[in-house]
Amino acid sequence: MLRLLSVVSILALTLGAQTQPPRPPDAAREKRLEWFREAKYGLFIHWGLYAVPAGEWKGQRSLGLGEWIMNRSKIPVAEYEAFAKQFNPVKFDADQWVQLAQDAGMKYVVITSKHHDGFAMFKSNASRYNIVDATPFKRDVLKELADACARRGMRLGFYYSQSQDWHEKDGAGNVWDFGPDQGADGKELKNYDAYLRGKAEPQVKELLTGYGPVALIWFDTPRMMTPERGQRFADIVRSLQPNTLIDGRLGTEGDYKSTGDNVIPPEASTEAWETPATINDTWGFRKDDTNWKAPAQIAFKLVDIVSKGGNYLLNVGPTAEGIIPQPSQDILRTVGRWLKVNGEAVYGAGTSPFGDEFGEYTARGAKNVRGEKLFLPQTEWRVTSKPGKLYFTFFAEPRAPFEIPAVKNRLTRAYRLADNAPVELKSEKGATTLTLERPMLDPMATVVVVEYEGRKIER
Ligand code: FHN
Repeated sequence: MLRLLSVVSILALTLGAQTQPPRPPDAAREKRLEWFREAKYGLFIHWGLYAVPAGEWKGQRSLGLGEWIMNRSKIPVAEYEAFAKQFNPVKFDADQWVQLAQDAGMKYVVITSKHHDGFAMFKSNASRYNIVDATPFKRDVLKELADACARRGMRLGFYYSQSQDWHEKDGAGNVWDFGPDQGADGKELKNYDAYLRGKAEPQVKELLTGYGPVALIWFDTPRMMTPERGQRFADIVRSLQPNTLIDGRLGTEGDYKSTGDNVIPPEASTEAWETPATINDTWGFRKDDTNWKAPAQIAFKLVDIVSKGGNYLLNVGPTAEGIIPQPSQDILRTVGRWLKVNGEAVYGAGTSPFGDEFGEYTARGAKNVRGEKLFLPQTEWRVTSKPGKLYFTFFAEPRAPFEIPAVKNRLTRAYRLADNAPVELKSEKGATTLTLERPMLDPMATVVVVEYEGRKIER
């Protein structure tokens, strides 16, 4: 069943980073993006009232994503509101969460400030349906997290569901209490702008004024977001914090592209982009979702994404007590230990100058679950780059000798990144090969640095 969840989330939004033509260069945007392009790896946190039911409603398993339980089980607003009275995450410790992100080697944190259920995880004057005014906990967890991030030098961004708000009669999405958002002719049936102006816009202002520097605002599911409405949010962000990034799901142009959930594009792109992804199958905590990805899978996805020019925003779903599930913590820390010795191949690294290693489209015409031409990925090795250096990350032991794709530059030296041990680099009859010691140093992923003359690879 839980496998279905990934399909649901993939179908929920597909903004293929690779399908749109590149945008004209914009110096201000490039400046804002500098840290983002360097960072590569961030922690996504989906935390809200949905952690209380944790995937179960009235004794029944409620299928779907944890944070969608109100929608999937058609829970009336009045009944869902009762979860607020039970939300008392006494084990929440902001410093521990930031420490986890740091141990994991992540360079930014993005937390749900308000998801589609409409509940604000911060003190809000725009709506009393918030963690301080409506729960026994009464603490502003975003403030605590912002302070912990500031203390520890971690960038913090806020997810904000600008369009869907199932708590409000005029927000998008709650068709079970308030009827459809639009008629068959597309005519809007709710006073959507009243909701935007009365709650969403003021709350985004609160986030940008009460929590110090905000690295980015992560808008989502832009239903009924006309360019004009999207622009109102963009103006709020730009006027209050000009350095704050806007993701790719506002409904008007953001600073970077967001792919569909868990979607890694088949090709590299020079435009900034990010894949939001789950560590199991859901975003918000559900007690039955134990389908954890292995650390090796996470390490592969991270390097795969970096080799294509993107960022990896990997999610955890804390419990209603305020605990990040132990398996998530263990997986993140395992990858973090790998990054401690191999991070040079990831942070600030550029794309692969090759691309054949990504895989290829099927020649037989099959489609993927999104109805696009099926791409058959290869997962054995990836290449990331810096001026004068190529980083070959091997996820499977290469049969020696491993042939490096042809380049015009002279390759001068090869060594393992983890321990600087030399790796045999041989040029013979026009082919250059690497011979790795076997077994591979780190079976999860072994990085070999190949140095070359010049700053850029010529092919
Ligand atoms: O509907 C949401 C979902 O709950 C989750 O927040 C993801 C994260 O990218 N975004 C939407 C679906 O794409």
